[in-house]
Amino acid sequence: MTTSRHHFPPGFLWGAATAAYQIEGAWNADGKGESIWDHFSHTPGRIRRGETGDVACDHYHRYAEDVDLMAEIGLQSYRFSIAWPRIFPHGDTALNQKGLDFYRRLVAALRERGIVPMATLYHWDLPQKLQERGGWVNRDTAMRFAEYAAFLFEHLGAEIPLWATHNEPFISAYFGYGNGEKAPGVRRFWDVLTVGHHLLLSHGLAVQAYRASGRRAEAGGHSGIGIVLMIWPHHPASASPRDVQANRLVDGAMNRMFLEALFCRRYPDDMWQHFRRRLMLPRVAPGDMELIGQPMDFLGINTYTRVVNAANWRDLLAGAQQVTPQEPTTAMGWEIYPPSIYESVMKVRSYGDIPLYITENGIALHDEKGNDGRVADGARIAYMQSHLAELHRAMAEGADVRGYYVWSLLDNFEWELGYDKRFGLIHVDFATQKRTLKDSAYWYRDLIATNSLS
Ligand code: GCO
Repeated sequence: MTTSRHHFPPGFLWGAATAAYQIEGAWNADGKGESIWDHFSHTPGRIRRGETGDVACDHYHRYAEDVDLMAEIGLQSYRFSIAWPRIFPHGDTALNQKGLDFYRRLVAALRERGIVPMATLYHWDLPQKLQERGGWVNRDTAMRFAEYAAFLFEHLGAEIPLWATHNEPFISAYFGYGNGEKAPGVRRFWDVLTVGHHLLLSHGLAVQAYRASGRRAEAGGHSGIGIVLMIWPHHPASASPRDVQANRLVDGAMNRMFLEALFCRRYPDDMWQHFRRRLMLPRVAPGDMELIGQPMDFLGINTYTRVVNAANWRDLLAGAQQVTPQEPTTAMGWEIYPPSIYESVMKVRSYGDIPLYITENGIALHDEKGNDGRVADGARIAYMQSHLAELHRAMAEGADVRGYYVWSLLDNFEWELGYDKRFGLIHVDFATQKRTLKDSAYWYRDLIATNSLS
């Protein structure tokens, strides 16, 4: 048997990712305001087993230990998100200094160990006060977001080289305001395009604020501002025109709406024609699309699997239904389909040649600690190995991918599903908060040390 090694380019950034509400805990500590996720998880019936992010991984208090563990793995970058209501508890510009200080300490600890920080400004935890004024249905929220972003560029811009405005605006819009499975739990499908538009508008305003702060991306380096999209490939269940059409619409809602707005400064015509009879079309003010589509420095791709779509006339939105994923699947029920990462990268690339980061990729398993204290997660290693080989293939074909972040650093709060979906390189015992590096963490350490995959 011949073994081949895939070498990654020098300077390729290896990291892991988290999000504030999923790990920080300390939900009301040191003056933090309530977020829509606090509110949602405190509402009975919203989260499985009634779990909440009140404590989560207690990262707010244990960040120093967590940064030490990152250094032990040899991580070169860490993607985290900033909880807006920790900074501005009321959604206005009244600062909670202690909230800002927390992120200063975190970023200082990262930099001391040479770990490059990538901060996401919005990973779904809107200040509840803004939700009470309509949340993302209200155009004004985009203006508040721009103020929040500008404040952070001013106060942390010198320490944080990489900024992502939003994480997966599709999920915020459709799951937050459409089917209500995620916070704020609103079920008003007709508003989702308006929500999506305001999220994108706020992205554009934040990019503008970043440029106004005088910061510039350095060519060839790891710096600048972008957005993180969920890009999963969509495949029709068959070649029948009905399946193909259903697939096109789902891909349109999840991927093309965002990619076309950001890269082509317009929403896809076919989606507008389709949605016009089903949803409210957003009010697009003059200049909005120019703001949304102004150049960014990078795009972040979150990719885990593919979706296979079949026609289903009962579905009012896209006339589509997701086909039961093929085995093998993950603890999320997602198909393990390694070419998904290749296809996601190639899809984005067809819109423009922009530096890319894989900002999330990983697998949920039911990891348990053995009697020997080890967490043997060979399936995670196999997942990462096969997906990284596919990523390497995309790069060999010319895709400008600058880094890869495993989702996730720690086992954490998987939103409405609670704590039993374990995505971490590090096992967390939620009763004791004890952290244990899984086998995959050691495997990743070796990969990072050689910058190559065997
Ligand atoms: C997402 C979010 C993460 C999730 C992860 C696993 O992609 O939904 O960015 O917060 O935890 O993707 O579902």
